[in-house]
Amino acid sequence: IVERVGYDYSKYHPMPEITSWMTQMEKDYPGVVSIVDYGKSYEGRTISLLKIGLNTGEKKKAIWMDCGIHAREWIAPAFCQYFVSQILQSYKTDTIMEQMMKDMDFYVTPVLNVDGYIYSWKDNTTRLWRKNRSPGPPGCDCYGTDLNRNFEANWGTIGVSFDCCSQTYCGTKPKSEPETQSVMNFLASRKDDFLCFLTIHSYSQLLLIPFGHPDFTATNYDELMTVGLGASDAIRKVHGMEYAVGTSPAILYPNSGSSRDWARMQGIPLSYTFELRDNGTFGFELPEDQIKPTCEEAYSGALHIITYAHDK
Ligand code: ING
Ligand code: ZN
Repeated sequence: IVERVGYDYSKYHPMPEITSWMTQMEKDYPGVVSIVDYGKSYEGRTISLLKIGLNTGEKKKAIWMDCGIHAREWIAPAFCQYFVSQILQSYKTDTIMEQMMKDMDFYVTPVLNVDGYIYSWKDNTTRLWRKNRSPGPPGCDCYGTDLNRNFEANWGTIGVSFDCCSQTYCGTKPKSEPETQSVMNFLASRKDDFLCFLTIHSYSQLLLIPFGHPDFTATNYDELMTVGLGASDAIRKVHGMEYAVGTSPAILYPNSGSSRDWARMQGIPLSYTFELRDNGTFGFELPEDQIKPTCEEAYSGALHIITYAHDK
């Protein structure tokens, strides 16, 4: 008799455990969950997502969620896993979720920056690694490009650094990194299917909308704000936490080359960056006892956006 030990969603997990969790989900939900390998990291590791949905034979719309584009933001991969477990648990009893799983496929990447995530687990000195692990250009001894400055969206124009030692180094050109290429190629080939693009970070408790460049305003800015504010209300109702909503130049500082901006420029209407807990007390090193409440509130916020996208 094989004893089924449940996965602990209230702990952080190293990459090998996340990879076996993905395999297990595919086994546990045949025909509903499948692993899609869609790229390689700089160090040659496979980048994978879980495609989740109910087969109807009809053409389906799609939802994108990625976590762990920044290595040290460990709450993000924890959230992607929680999200997957929740939608798979709820569709059997919740007819709204069942309908959404019939009409849409969820494409969830638990860890996008695989090399960086593994590096952040190496030891105490590497825990706060943010970027990927590609070496800098000739003459620069530092490693890593900020993948969230490397997308082809006003690349290199504002809120980035060209110093390869900087945390916000944008790379030598747009899409210079294999991880960025993987996302752009996967999404560009089926961009008309995607209703919604959610990219999960920490920390600051924010919901950011396009665009990071202050000179550009999304054509559906009002819709993005209204739906974002609805998500923020949904989040507050769970544990009382406040998440501010707006563009990054309005709330914090401008930036360029982000995946959220790129997705919106591709025509995906509802594109959001989630910045999960906390507000700086623990920062990237959010204690494990906050994983569950953080995931619960973020799930509620994400579902608000996804439900709107579905019903629209
Ligand atoms: N924040 C994101 C980053 O890429 C962001 C999103 C961009 C926030 C610009 C504010 C301004 O920097 C984190 N925490 O990674
Ligand atoms: Zn981040």
